[in-house]
Amino acid sequence: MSEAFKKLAMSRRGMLAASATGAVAATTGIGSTLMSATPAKAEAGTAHLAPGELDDYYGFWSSGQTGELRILGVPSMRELMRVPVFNRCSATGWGQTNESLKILTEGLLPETKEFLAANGKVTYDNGDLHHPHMSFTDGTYDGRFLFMNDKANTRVARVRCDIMKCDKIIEIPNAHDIHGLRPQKYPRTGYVFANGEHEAPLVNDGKILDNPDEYVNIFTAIDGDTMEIAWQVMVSGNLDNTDCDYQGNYAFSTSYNSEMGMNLAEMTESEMDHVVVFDLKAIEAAVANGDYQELKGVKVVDGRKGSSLNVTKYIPIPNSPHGVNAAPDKKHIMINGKLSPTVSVIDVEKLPEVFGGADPRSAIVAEPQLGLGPLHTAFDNKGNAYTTLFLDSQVVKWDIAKAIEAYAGADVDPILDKVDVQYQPGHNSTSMGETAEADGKWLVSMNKFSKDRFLNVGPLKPENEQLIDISGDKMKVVHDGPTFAEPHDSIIVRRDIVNPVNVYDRNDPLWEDARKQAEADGVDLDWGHDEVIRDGNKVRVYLSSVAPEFSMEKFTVKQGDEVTVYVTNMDDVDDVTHGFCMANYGIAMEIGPQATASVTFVAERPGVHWFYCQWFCHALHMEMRGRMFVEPRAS
Ligand code: CUK
Ligand code: CUA
Repeated sequence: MSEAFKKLAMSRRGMLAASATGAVAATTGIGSTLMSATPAKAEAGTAHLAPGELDDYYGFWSSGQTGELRILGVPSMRELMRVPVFNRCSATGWGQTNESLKILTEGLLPETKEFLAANGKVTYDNGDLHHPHMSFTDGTYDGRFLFMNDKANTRVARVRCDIMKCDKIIEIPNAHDIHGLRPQKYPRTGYVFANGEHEAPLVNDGKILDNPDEYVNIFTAIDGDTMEIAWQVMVSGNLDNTDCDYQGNYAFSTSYNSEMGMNLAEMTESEMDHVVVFDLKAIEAAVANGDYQELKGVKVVDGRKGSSLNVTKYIPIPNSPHGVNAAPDKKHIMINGKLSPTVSVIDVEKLPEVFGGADPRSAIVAEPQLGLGPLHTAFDNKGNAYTTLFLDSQVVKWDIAKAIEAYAGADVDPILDKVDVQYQPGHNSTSMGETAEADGKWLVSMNKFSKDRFLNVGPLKPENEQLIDISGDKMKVVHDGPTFAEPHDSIIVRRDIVNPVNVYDRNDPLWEDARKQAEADGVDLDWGHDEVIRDGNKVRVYLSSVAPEFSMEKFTVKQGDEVTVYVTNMDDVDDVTHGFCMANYGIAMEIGPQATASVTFVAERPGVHWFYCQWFCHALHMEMRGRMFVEPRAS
């Protein structure tokens, strides 16, 4: 810990202990509008849905360090579902069932598996999920998949939208700590772009520490259909957020640390950082020509400053840019300034000239001053942009065309409106706003602090996600929504695009391994079954369930057996999920209608052990139980 850091830490603790909010605000910029903001009045009827009424939109929310994906209804902001991804889940058995463990382990690198084994684990227990985005076809959402990053452990995951379950997780080699993530918009996804945020020595084997020249950052393109890595590009400076154009030609990544600094002073030293522009066709050509090095089985193209390959351009942007957002006009890319009060607007039509040798800054066609701490920008269908101002605790609405005129010298003010939010907004999102079908109805401001907006629940407060009606000239805050740690980003998708099933298909690939094992054991999973198969000290128990009964009231194994219990839910009824919980064995899982799920454990505790259904399914749900008898080891 540096002396400067110690001092800062001590002075902040001192101030907070004295609960001098004003002093904190003055030194950190945090809470600058805490005291002045007036509570917004909800417009009756705007965001309120009567009981039984359905929302117009699905909201897909990240959850930061909780590691799951959440589904909300918009505009009601009701939380509809939690989808475990990088985390563990007590209710569904994610991280415990064989089916989920396969997904959580199969995409890990060999050295990661070794490292985890040395720590007594088979996979990571945590994740830091920032950016959930849906797959695209022709510039709009297509309802196939959701893709998301894990900043904590350098992974990318995919969720199937037909069943709203994660089906793939891969670890990204060579990169460190995946942050920004976006799917390709055109012609389809296609690529999923992922930024490694933290730079490290290219060969990170413990020989290099203080030699920043040998540190690199890695930009990755993943094939969204196969979840395999297509290629990587090595860049100068770190990588924060990313987005891509509507033509399928370019991707963009912000860099807050073009300096390659290792501490705060070094990282914020220069006046200008940059956005890296990736020429996708040029990268594909370099890969086809063999202009790459192979690292951990991945083709890595050199896109660093000074590389002879013309695959990247570095456009200077004022200090520490953060969010990148492509406008639905299919032409403009917003680079949000963070430490600079500006948003820099790139015109994608100017990029061919930049790659031809023109001044990279010639691609900038506007740079409006919007307020303090611009982080992310969302859009409506009328040519307006909505930018969160972290330090000002506001959302600012501005006119893109006017900003361009002003940059060209006209005396016009692009700012149309500002609204206070509570407090410190990070991401925002508008209904369909990151697609060509932006509809200008709703905006969600995702605020890092909720402070006085809810009942006090102790030192750890919820965050506050405010719903803003953007259909009129003035923005109106109509709803406060508390959320647990720590959604960064969300997307708001028209409900006709998302069509999940009600009941699983019996042939779903999720339990492919169970199906094969059952076949080998002569058990037909598609019929009610109750079989106990012994195979040395491995025992496979095939149970089925029809509310309110399991197919076996008891089964017997021997102490020390490795037991796998397969449960098939034979109910073909919407909403009848069963569970399987083995009491005092630490075992619980969800079995959806028509699904099969399995779990493996060592029966080391002798005696009678009740298993029961832990998802309420029937009037006789409590009676849905049975016994496992474990015969003691002969001693
Ligand atoms: S980042 Cu969190 S507020 Cu991870 Cu998208 Cu900008
Ligand atoms: Cu089956 Cu509760």
